[in-house]
Amino acid sequence: MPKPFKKNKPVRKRDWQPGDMDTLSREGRSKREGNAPRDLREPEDYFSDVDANAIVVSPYGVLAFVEVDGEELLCKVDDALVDGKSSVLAPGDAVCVEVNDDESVVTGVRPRRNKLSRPAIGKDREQVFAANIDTAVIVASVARPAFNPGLVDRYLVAAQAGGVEPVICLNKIDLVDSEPEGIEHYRELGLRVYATSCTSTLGLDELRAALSGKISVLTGNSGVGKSSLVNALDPDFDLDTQEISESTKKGRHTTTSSRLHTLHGGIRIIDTPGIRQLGLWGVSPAELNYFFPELSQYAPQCKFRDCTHTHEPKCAVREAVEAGEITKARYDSYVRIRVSLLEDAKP
Ligand SMILES: Nc1nc2c(ncn2[C@@H]2O[C@H](COP(=O)(O)OP(=O)(O)OP(=O)(O)O)[C@@H](O)[C@H]2O)c(=O)[nH]1
Ligand SMILES: [Mg+2]
Ligand SMILES: [Zn+2]
Repeated sequence: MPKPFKKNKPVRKRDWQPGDMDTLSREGRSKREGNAPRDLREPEDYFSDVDANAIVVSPYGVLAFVEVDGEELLCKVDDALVDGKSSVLAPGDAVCVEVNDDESVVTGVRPRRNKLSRPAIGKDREQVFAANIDTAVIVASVARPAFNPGLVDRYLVAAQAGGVEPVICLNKIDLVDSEPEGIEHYRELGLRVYATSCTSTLGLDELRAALSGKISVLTGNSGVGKSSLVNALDPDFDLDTQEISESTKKGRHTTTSSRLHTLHGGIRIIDTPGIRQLGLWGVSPAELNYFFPELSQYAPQCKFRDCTHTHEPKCAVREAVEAGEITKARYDSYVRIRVSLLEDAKP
């Protein structure tokens, strides 16, 4: 029997990269698509091998803001790319635009390299926040709203399920004297963690360097400071931001749609609206453990091949939790997310 790794041994960095995870998530999605209502079209119906001359900045109903030759243009989206009242486009999509003096038209969209998404309201279709991205920056605040590691774990699953490499941005670090407990563990898992403050500018140079020359997406709950980070990374920006509510201690959902911003220093960032509850698209309860690299490496040693790591005897994952090889917090996140996926699957 292979020996479990030593306590605190970092999980290899490449475990967080796209690749294997993408294959898994594709399987997950196809299962889901198999159950989808018949009137839904398959992704192949929309995506094709067109020559792209533009990138989507922000979809806008049946229209879309796109960037062509460094200029932003509002275009009509061809009916073939429209599903109901909105187009299938997402910020970051590589598109073919027919530029005309009167009305420019998006005529085609290339298949996506990866994406960050969730189930749309109604659950049987996907809402894509961002496509073709190099890094998903999971923004969490250390206070106001309070740090919530369970949420970070959920966003980590969403990023991996979409095939995007995640990093963590621990914002509002000016509000505390030290990093919240448990953060070090993410570093030990091989994740990059940037501690930042938009008010004191601490950590911003490091974040700028990490995002330079890339397309990233900022994701995280409302009020954690995603739009403030864009403004702080480039003083030319003045995106709307709002104080969190004094009564609920939560954000006020200030940003209402995803949009690609081009900042100084070759930084391209998609700012997204903070969401109340991040559903997970393309993740089945059975494959959830693959998105927890430190759990999944014990799974082959469980007595039962289909072990859910929740109650079964001779479960190597639970033994590793008891031995302190896997943190209780991460294991609890796994169990909680699993329960929510089972709930979501109910008709
Ligand atoms: N003290 C402190 N406050 C911050 C920091 N970053 C952002 N804030 C404040 O946090 C509040 C929310 O910031 P936003 O940038 O609107 O948050 P958001 O994540 O974009 O929120 P949504 O658009 O609703 O998803 C604002 O009052 C900001 O001034 C920080 O580093 N330190
Ligand atoms: Mg915002
Ligand atoms: Zn098990």
